[in-house]
Amino acid sequence: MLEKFERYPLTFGPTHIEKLERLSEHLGGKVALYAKREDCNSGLAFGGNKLRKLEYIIPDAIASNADTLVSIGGVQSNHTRMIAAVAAKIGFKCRLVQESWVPHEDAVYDRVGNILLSRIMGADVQMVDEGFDIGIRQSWEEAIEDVKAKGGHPYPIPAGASVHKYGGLGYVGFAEEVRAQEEELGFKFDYIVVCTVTGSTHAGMTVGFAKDGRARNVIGIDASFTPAQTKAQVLEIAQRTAGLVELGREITEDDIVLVEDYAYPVYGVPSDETKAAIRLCARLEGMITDPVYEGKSMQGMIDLVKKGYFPEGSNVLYAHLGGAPAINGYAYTFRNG
Ligand code: 5PA
Repeated sequence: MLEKFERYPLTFGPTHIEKLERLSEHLGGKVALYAKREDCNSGLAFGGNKLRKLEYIIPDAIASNADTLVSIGGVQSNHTRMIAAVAAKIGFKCRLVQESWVPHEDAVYDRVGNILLSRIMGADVQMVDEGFDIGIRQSWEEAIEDVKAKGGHPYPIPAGASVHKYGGLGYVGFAEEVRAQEEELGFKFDYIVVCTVTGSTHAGMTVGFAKDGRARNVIGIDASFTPAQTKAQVLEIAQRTAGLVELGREITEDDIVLVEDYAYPVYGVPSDETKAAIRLCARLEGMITDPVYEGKSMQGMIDLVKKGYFPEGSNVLYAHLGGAPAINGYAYTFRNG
């Protein structure tokens, strides 16, 4: 579906799919759980879902004669860490706006994990005291203008690279890759579980799996705690992306499944149930999920298995999108394990 688009390789290639044998057993053994390891997709600063998206955006950045990638996220944004890594790799400068999206007060929250890595990679990191919002931010627009005022040539990449015109393409590619891996495995996945916030991961998958009638088998687990805005953004990105790849049919609201039950108490703050899911997955599988994103989708998947949401015999694919560096900002939460 992506042949006509230029791709700048930032990842190792197809990501590994592994069976979560002990977690599946622990949850009763009626549903087989697998993980697709997007978190191990690259040697660039610990990798993650943003690289798949950026592979289809960077050719445009290079063609535009820009010299500075300008992006935005929360203080512990994985996305901004990935932008810093890619800027270093392609020889661009990097300007990052880090807003106070999370009401979290670990003493070293703004010093460790993602933001530490972005600073080491040479990004110009600017802290802005604004709360969570996945939309276009004034602080980001001002940063773009500031780069210009200082004689630079900015290439703007919005939060999570999501509402960028090519933001949905990478995860269309994910679906194509899964289809090829299914051929080798000899079975198809009945459900794909994905954490959803700014929306282009979910949107790309929806378009990619719509090709073989599985749009509604993509189960988005909201981690934004602003699900109406997130769902609207997923739909908008999916519609634009479907047009770009000439899917041949419209994407409608009915194609988007977003489960809203696990984002509490708020974006970026793990509930007791999220923490329990992080520990369970770590202790049964040695697989690390983070308190902001993947811990919430892991909690959601575990709870949906327990509730019988997936019929007996289902094969469920958990998309592990990365994000582990942020856990360093939650050292107090996990001080006793
Ligand atoms: C993020 C996003 P989308 O934003 O494409 O919906 O992806 C959600 C998601 N898992 C899931 C991980 C590990 C993520 O980092 N992160 C954002 C960031 O700033 O890091 C864009 C919000």
